[in-house]
Amino acid sequence: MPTRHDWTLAEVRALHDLPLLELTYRAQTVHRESFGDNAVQLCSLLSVKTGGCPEDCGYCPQAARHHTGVKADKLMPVSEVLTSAKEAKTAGATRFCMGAAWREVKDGPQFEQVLDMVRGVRAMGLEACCTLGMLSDSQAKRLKEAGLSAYNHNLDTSEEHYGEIISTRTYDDRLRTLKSVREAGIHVCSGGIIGMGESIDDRCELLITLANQPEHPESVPINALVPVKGTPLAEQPPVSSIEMVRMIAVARIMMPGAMVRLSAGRMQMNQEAQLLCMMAGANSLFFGEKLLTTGNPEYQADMALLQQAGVRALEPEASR
Ligand code: SAM
Ligand code: DTB
Ligand code: SF4
Repeated sequence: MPTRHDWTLAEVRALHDLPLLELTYRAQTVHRESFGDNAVQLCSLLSVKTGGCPEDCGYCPQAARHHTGVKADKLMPVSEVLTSAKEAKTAGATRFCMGAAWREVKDGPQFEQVLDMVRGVRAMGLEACCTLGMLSDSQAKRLKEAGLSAYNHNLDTSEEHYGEIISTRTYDDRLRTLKSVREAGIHVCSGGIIGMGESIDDRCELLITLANQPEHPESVPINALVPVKGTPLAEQPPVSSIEMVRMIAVARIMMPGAMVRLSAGRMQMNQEAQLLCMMAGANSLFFGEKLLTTGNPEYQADMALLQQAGVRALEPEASR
């Protein structure tokens, strides 16, 4: 499967709008060529620094200016983070993701603390991913030296729609950080959210921006908006599962080698819809009862779903 970096809106939109069974068939075909079977990577997510964020992302319960009831906490101690990582590993996770409600990383003791978290998580044999906001080149290099496997930094939506959702930073700021991450030799994790009032073309444009970079991101999280009371997007109509399936399928076809992650929004989906997402090429889930601040399906229910459907969880050595 040649890796393409020249997708156009017309062809991506045509893919997106295919009859659903044709689209999922094509996505599953691409998926099997890249991955062989339908194993799913289990990832664990921990908010290491919650709330009080100065940014104004319209979807986010952690922005200080939105009154959502999320209380602002200090950066968690390294030992507590590592205890949580150990539990995640015992429960079957092969990747541990740490999120901080920061606009950007500042050099100093807090960054050193995060570097210790990364070293500790890596020492357990888990992949370590962080999402800490904007980064400089030198900070990316230091994260790489600490062993960071991947950095999550979502473009969230199309460049055109971005300004409707966030005003405190630009799309170019986002792209600049992704470049620093890539140049430091860290895997890029970048995706977006659907259900924020964007058009279908906006969704296609987001995928085009991701895929037409010089290299595809190794990891593409697809989130459905979790509407949170107190945020400007609280009253958005819910995303239908079929729209999630379409987005995942198109991401899979455009970026055949990426891990496509069925991320936020599973609480609003039934088990069959989640399986359809896996048919369409999603090969990763966040498990555990909480994402960063919002709910996620029960661990037991997820395990039962995977078992019932005979979906294998990726073993540590097979993950990347
Ligand atoms: N502060 C850092 C940043 O924005 O890059 C890292 C943490 S931020 C919470 C990570 C990602 O979570 C965001 O880029 C967004 O895609 C996703 N997210 C936040 N709130 C969400 C919501 N209500 N529904 C779906 N995804 C959400
Ligand atoms: C991503 O794309 N989704 C995850 C992870 N990257 C960091 C976060 C989802 C957050 C959902 C809202 C919350 O729980 O606060
Ligand atoms: Fe802050 Fe990240 Fe939430 Fe935006 S998405 S308000 S930067 S925590």
